Amino acid sequence: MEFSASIIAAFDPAKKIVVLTGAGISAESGVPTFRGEDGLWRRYRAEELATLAAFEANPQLVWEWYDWRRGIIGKAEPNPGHKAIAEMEQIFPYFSLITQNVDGLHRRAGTTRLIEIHGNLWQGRCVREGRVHEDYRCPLPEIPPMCTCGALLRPHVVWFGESLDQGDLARAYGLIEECDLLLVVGTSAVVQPVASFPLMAKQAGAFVLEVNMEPTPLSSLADASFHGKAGEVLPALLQKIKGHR
Ligand code: BV8
Repeated sequence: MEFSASIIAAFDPAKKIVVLTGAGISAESGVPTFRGEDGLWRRYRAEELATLAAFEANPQLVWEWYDWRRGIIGKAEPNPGHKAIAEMEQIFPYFSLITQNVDGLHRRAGTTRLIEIHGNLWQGRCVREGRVHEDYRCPLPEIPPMCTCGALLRPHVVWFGESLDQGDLARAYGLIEECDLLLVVGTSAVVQPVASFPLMAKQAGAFVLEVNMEPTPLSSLADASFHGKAGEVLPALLQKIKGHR
């Protein structure tokens, strides 16, 4: 796989590097993506289940979906794409990751400077007190899980129609505005407001590099777009960057 001199130069050690990932980075770990052919569960689409209305109407069904996903993710391992991003954090002093994924695989790969901007499905939040509980048990012993206060727990994730955490969003906007390079990996770039981050970075003068299996609405905007598997492209890119130091 060839990377131009301008791409390698964009990864200068002094540069501020931000990586933005979506479900595609976890695909090679066996985690279903949202809009791919494996994105369905029973007869539902994610957009039908990942909403407060669906949860309030049927917390049992929504938790069964999350329990099914936790079961898959619990058996999944970080793949070479996750690991390459974790290694980038060791190489670049000014590195941050923004992930839309709720699977926790970037943390397990060793990434520490990250914003899980859509939350984390290993965490539950009390609908009454707002307290967040971490729970790695799968399958869950009871569905839907309850808080010790007796109220329902909900997945501590951002559903469609819900606002993102204002602190996370402010931090993410700051990173996007200030970065020299934005590496976008494995996202169909359709879910707002995150889908607007690459354009914001571009308008702020950043070099935007996309790695994705197929073209997306971002591909025409990016300075360079690599169509391939993240688990193959990212290690090859990292190899070139390290060889150039
Ligand atoms: C908001 C957490 C303000 C849950 C997720 C009408 C009413 C209300 C809102 C809206 C509306 N119309 C539009 C909106 C905004 C809405 C939105 O954008 N909808 C979309 C569908 C149009 N956004 C929101 O609601 C957001 N909040 O706007 O608040 C507001 C409030 C009220 C009213 C109005 C506005 C909240 C969005 C967050 C939703 N939560 N997840 C959970 O996961 O259970 S989103 C979900 O989609 C995941 O986080 C996922 O990461 C994200 C994006 O999907 P992708 O990651 O891109 O995954 P996808 O499958 O699509 O693509 C994978 C890509 O990888 C593909 O391109 C594929 O080719 C590639 N790939 C596959 N394998 C590989 C690969 N690439 C490389 N290597 C491989 N091996």
